[in-house]
Amino acid sequence: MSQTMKMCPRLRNSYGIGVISLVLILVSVNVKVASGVYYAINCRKHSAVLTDFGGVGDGITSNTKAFQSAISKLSQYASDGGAMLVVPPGKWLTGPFNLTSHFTLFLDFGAVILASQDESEWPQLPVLPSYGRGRDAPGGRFSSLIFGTHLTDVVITGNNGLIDGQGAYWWNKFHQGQLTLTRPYLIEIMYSDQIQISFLTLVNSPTWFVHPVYSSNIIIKGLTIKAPVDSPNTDGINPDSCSNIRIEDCNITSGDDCIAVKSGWDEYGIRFGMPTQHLIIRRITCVSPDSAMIALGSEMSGGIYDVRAEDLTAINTEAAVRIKTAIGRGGYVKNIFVKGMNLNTMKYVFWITGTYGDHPDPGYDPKALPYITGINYRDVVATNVTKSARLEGISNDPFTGICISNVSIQVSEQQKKLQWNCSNISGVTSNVTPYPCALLPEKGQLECPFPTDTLPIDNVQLKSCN
Ligand SMILES: *[C@@H]1O[C@H](CO)[C@@H](O)[C@H](O)[C@H]1NC(C)=O
Ligand SMILES: *[C@@H]1O[C@H](CO)[C@@H](O)[C@H](O)[C@H]1NC(C)=O
Ligand SMILES: *[C@@H]1O[C@H](CO)[C@@H](O)[C@H](O)[C@H]1NC(C)=O
Ligand SMILES: *[C@@H]1O[C@H](CO)[C@@H](O)[C@H](O)[C@H]1NC(C)=O
Ligand SMILES: *[C@@H]1O[C@H](CO)[C@@H](O)[C@H](O)[C@H]1NC(C)=O
Ligand SMILES: CC(=O)N[C@H]1CO[C@H](CO)[C@@H](O)[C@@H]1O
Repeated sequence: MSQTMKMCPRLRNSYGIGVISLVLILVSVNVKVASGVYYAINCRKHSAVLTDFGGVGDGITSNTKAFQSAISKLSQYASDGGAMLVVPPGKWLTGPFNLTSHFTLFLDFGAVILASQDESEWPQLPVLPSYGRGRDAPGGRFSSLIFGTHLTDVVITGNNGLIDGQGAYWWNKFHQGQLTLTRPYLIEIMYSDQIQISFLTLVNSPTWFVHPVYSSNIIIKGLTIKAPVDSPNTDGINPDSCSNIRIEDCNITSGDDCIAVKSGWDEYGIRFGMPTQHLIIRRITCVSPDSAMIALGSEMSGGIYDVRAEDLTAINTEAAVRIKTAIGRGGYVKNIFVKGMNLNTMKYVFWITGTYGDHPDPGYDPKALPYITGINYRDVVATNVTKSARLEGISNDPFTGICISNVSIQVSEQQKKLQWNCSNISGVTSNVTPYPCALLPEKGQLECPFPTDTLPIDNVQLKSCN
């Protein structure tokens, strides 16, 4: 025995290392199982991997057919516990594909979906009825990369996998005035119920990143969204004519509004008449030097009602929560509640614009005035600010019920003289520095309201799934 030990110290050692590595492998298998847990509104009974359908993750081969046939096959399980398509590590180039109901698209850690730059891969869709035309061009529009319509129970999630819209191709066409159709969004879900989009990194969308429209019961959580700050119209998350939405724990850097709440455009939006309502926004970090952290509008013709935004951080951003509207929009923005903003390097803290303009066509109704009322902001700390407020209603259509309380704004060295520029608005303030405009008189000890009830979407718990 001792002879063997003397003779074979190397062997014994490597055996020992073998045992240790076996233990490590077992531990890492366990870790892998543990990280295989994910959180979703619903778990799925069936699952498949993209490579089962001929997917090739080399970043060059097109996977459009693989995605489409995988989802078409998995749609058969909709009434039998639903299905999940796993995108494994690799670079998966693809054109647009359509989702199905009771379905989860799961991007593993290290999985990258790359949007095709081959226009022949992109189907065309009709314009949105509440817009009447495309945002970039009067005609139709390209399908979004990940698209779904008339669905129930759809989850797009992952272990922080990445979706890269490779938008530079489209941004160049936009700058050169070469777009004859509206650019694709990265993710768009229409006419659907029960949607989750979570735990992913989204980069370089051709235009808006995440666009739920005419839909309800939506959870958007844990997204990192990034586009160059000079990229055109790369809004982060745009709930549009949607009800019961919860957007939380997202970090967004973009060339346009980090979140833009919408509901249709002028006469088309008025006719369609579908508001965005019961929207929760919390724990958002935004960087957007030329746009807002949260914009309400400018397309708000179906109305925006009951928005509760709290715990927000903006850095190097043009405005915090901005209302954008115009004569011809009609509709309303009412019962907006904002609480807890930490802002650094801002052009404006408070910005409301009644003269945004930007009409789909000359057919808008000049008598369609927007109704803006019940706008509440409280508990705001801002540093390095150029101008505290620019609050501009419409003559003969004043914006009313503005309440601003507990606000401390530190203006930058080269501050503009007129810190509060107000017209055609009314409301109250309390404990606000610098001292506000005469149209917003100081009312002593006052806390602007923030709802204390919970919305149904807040009671939706994500289940832990394997
Ligand atoms: C997705 O569905 C839409 C609407 O049904 C359709 O027009 C489009 O061609 C589909 N896209 C793909 C990639 O199949
Ligand atoms: C967003 O940034 C904050 C602060 O840097 C960080 O704590 C948080 O984890 C980030 N969230 C996401 C979804 O990346
Ligand atoms: C303050 O804001 C200006 C832009 O208005 C910016 O150039 C400067 O870097 C900011 N300073 C600090 C300390 O953040
Ligand atoms: C005022 O706002 C600050 C910072 O947002 C917050 O910490 C504080 O609790 C608020 N004060 C009151 C009385 O609500
Ligand atoms: C105040 O705002 C109005 C628009 O509402 C604008 O025309 C005017 O130039 C602003 N004044 C200053 C001093 O910024
Ligand atoms: C009706 C009304 O008060 N209109 C006012 C809107 O704001 C402009 C600019 O301050 C005023 O000149 C109008 O009188």
